[in-house]
Amino acid sequence: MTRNQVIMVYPYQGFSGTYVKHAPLGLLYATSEITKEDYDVAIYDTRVIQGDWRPGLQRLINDDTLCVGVSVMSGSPIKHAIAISHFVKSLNPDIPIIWGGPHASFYPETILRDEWSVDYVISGYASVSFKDLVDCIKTNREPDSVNGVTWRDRDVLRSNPDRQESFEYIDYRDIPYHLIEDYSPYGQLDQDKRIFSMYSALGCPYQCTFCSSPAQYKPISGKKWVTLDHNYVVDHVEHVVENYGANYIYFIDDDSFPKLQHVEKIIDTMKDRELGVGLGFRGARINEISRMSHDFLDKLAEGGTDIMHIGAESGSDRILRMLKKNCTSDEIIACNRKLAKHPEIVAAYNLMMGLPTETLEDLKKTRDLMLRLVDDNPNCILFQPNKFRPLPGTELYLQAQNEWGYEMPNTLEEWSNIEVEGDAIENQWYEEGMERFGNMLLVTSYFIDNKIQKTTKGTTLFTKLARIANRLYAPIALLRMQRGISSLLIEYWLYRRIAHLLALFQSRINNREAKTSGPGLVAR
Ligand code: B12
Ligand code: SF4
Repeated sequence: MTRNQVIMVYPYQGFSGTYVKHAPLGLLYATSEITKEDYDVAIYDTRVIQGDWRPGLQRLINDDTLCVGVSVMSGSPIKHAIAISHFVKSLNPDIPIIWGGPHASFYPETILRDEWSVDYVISGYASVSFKDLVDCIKTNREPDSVNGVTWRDRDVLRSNPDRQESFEYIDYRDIPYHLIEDYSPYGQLDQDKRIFSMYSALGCPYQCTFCSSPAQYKPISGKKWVTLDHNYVVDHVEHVVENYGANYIYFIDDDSFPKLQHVEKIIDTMKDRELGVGLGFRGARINEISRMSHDFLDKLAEGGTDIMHIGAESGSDRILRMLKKNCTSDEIIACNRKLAKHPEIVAAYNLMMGLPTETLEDLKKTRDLMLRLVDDNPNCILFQPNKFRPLPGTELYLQAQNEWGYEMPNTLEEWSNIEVEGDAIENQWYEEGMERFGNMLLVTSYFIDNKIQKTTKGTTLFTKLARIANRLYAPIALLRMQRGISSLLIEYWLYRRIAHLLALFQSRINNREAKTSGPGLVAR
């Protein structure tokens, strides 16, 4: 009998995965080609299963199961991806398991070297290569000619390099949205938005020295940032509104605003078609906001925009130059003041700490910037500053390696133990006091902007508790940050424990019963 069923599984997504659960677009994209063929595809998203995820997966697996795919992000999601893979193998050791997704793209060899239950790893854009690989598995062929695949050939690891030189473009009509029967559990904790993520532009034209995008887009020939036609984008919006009840569109572009007319045209077209949905933008830069007029911002707000994620990164001009952010801290402050005049749009800032050569003085400038941003624009949100971790292929990775002998984690276990959002900040280039100060910034940043109050309504036990904690701790957080008091930081210890537990039990914190509204919250 030829087996025909392909099961795609989405694991838990770490701490932020407890409050942000967007539909697993990676799985929909990866299966866009096989669904055109005679395969029977099922999507199993463990994040939206109440309680134990195993029985449901077990019910799906049967004699017709050809293979199981798992999407993997770096950090704690790896642990869950391993648990899923072990469970599948315990049911039937002959079912091939394929990993794909952001972590799989970066470290295919480590995965296969260290994890017996994984049979194939796909790097990079996967819609075509996944179909080619599934065809090979079905017909019992080696995947010698499949782009970007690494696999175990008896005891030897074999690897085909990822040679794709163009962005992956998938027509929205080919995204197999129908594979997900019920979109109601997706969204953000305590909000009633039916969020659909999509691209309006592909790639990024900038060269920030900490970011993996410039390395990722290096092989792409031609322009590194291309827009999708505004009519096409709005057709896509219309499609998810009409067929799946979307009421909020979250643009997951690396950067949506290198050309302001691009977004302007989308908003005008949506208005012409009377598509009243909320909008969120994940990619905006300070040098772009500097170019936005008040009329432009009014138009964004009238078009339904309620959040814009902005890479502020640091309060130190020296660090901003090193990061190639094309802006100064004064410009960040000026942009924030401009945005304060448009309270419908939440300015949500990304920040970083612990960069090579960053001093405690630099970090204190970031602290000053954070306080100023909240003071000037009470409506803004600060994401907890990301602890810098050198990513392969980036300029700063080379510097960390050459000047400080930095070695990135080399085993799958090390990668899985990294709690991307909560690890103690430590690196060989830190000067005295950095670590403690950074941990203080990390924990207090959750409270100084009152974001818990702004983004939740307290309709679940979890958000009720979070709001009480916010009320009690916010004044202490502010005092700690203003005075730079980083001693006796027991709240950091507590935060780590809570974050860890939430990441473990996130399936129990579901959006389904939470029905209120607030701005969209996704860290980078
Ligand atoms: C939404 C999102 C989240 C959500 C979770 C996902 C969700 N659906 O709810 C939340 C908010 C929880 C989240 C959290 C974080 N995220 Co995030 N997130 C994203 C975002 C914006 C969109 C993901 C998406 O849908 N992409 C669109 C799909 C089509 O792309 P894709 O997933 O890569 O899928 C393609 C391939 O990877 C592959 N593929 C994917 N899955 C599979 C499975 C199989 C079997 C196969 C064969 C192929 C395959 O095929 C697809 C088509 O080519 C991306 C940025 C982006 N634009 O991708 C960042 C991104 C994935 N996140 C990233 C980061 C760094 C984080 C955070 C650390 C936050 C932060 N501080 O920056 C945390 C970490 C969480 C953790 N590890 O514990 C990085 C990746 C890091 C990494 N190496 O894993 C990204 C790429 C952003 C970036 N450039 O820095 N994130
Ligand atoms: S940080 Fe943003 S703007 Fe900078 S290179 Fe990366 S994706 Fe582009």
